[in-house]
Amino acid sequence: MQDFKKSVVYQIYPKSFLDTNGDGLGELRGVTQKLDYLKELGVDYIWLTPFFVSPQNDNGYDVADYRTIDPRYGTMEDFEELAQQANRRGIRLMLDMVFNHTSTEHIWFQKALAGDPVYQDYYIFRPARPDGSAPTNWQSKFGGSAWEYAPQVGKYYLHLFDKTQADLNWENPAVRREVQQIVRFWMDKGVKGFRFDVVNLISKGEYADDDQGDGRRFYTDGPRIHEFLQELNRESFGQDPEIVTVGEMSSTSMENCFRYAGADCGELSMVFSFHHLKVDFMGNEKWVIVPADFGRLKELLFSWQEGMAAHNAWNAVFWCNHDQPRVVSRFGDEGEYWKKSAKMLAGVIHGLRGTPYVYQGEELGMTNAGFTRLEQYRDVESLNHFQILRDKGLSEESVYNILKIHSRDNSRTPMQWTAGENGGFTTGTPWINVNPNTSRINAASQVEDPDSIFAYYKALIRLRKEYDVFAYGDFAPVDQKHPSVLAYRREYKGQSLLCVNNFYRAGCRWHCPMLLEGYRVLLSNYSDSTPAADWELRPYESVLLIRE
Ligand code: TEU
Repeated sequence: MQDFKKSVVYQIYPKSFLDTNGDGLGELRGVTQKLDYLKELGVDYIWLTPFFVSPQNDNGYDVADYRTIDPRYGTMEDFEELAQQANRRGIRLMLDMVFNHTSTEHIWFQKALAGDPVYQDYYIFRPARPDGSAPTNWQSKFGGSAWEYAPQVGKYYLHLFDKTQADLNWENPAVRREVQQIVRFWMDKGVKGFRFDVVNLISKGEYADDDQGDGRRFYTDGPRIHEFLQELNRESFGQDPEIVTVGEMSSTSMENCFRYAGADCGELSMVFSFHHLKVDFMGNEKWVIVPADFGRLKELLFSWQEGMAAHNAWNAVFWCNHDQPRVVSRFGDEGEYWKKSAKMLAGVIHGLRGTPYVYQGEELGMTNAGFTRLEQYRDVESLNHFQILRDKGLSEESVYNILKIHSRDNSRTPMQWTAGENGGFTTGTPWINVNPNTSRINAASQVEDPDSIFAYYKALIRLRKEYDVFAYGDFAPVDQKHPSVLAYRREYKGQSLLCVNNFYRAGCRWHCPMLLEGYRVLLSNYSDSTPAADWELRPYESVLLIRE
């Protein structure tokens, strides 16, 4: 049975992975074509973002049919071929289940609009206030009100995301049964992993005005969330001990994650939490550019590591996904120290206690989009906020400068396979522009290069399998207050792993607070790292040391 603690998950955004039919969109056949590349990297699972029937307002996170492959991505036969070919290579599939909401084009919502009371109770319809305004002052995470008026019904419906993504009513047992049946449908197809999208938002509390914020305190980690997850576990994926599950937990608390991912809680295998990826936000506001707070980053990363370990709960550990900017652009260096910083950032994550997730292109050091014009952006969240910021009076240039850093499109530009046209992603016109730096950053130039970022990720993934301390070790911060070094220690049955990272471009002299006797360099992004009690750490120097 696959041990998810020794495993690494590779996230694929199929739309931007590989186009094999020249329509400018990636599809499932493209994933199948690149399985040997993924096998070479050494990953154990591939998480596929949604490829089900969808109008694509949110690139598939607006599902209109959970059991049918959207023709843009191929056919069920293509999926079954992918599953079979992946299985032959020891790679398992993790599907992305979006159950907080459906597309407003889903037949359930269409029946609700047509007046069917059974399906109106599948969603969250509420009457307008006496003055005709929305039922509460809650705000959508994509900007604007979280309520949209449906004249066919004469009520508002709730949408925590885009207005084309209507929230499901999980209080309705019929909705929960539908969800269970959908999971079982994909289990019957041999799927051994599920990612549940914003699953900690499914239980809503009271529908009241929020005089303290945007309403998230009424539905985040809601009143029945643990009951709902335990029921879903019991009635579907929990019936197969081989299945691995991960919950995306938006704005969650650590205390709830102790239960979501607690080994004996009967909910999920692990969780994504995002607090460490808000250290360059102003509070929860991502659309204001502030310098990253390194001290806060370490405080969050380390407290979650220690807290989850103390409660026998498991983390997904990651920097990147399809919603986040590229980490080498965000926390590393795109210039002189591009390779060193990309490898350092990888070392930080892959030594942690948790299952590492690698987002497509992260293993190549792919950077933010490199767009020069607002017209190049595609993401509904970015386009909604573009209009909100313009309505606030910001110039197009100011809006561009914000999107350039925080837009989700930064991670959605096509995979850079070659230095050739469109980076080898498509022979057609790509749905979103390929980063011009594909001439320099691409798989073809790295797979055979022992000094490449690809080779470094491959080594880290291999080490997790070779040394049990990566998977089963405890966690302890080292010198947490240091202004530029991120260091920690893992211990397991006589194996001791020390991970030391200079997080910055400036070299620094670091007084190691622990004895280095018996340790040897396991992996470093410099060929000649020489650990010492008073250690001259070079720009972005990252060293993993082992004592056994
Ligand atoms: O993301 C949840 C979410 O909160 C994202 O909006 C993300 O945190 C934010 O955009 C960061 O700025 C999930 C999916 O990963 C995302 O792609 C979907 O758009 C969203 O849910 C709705 O399904």
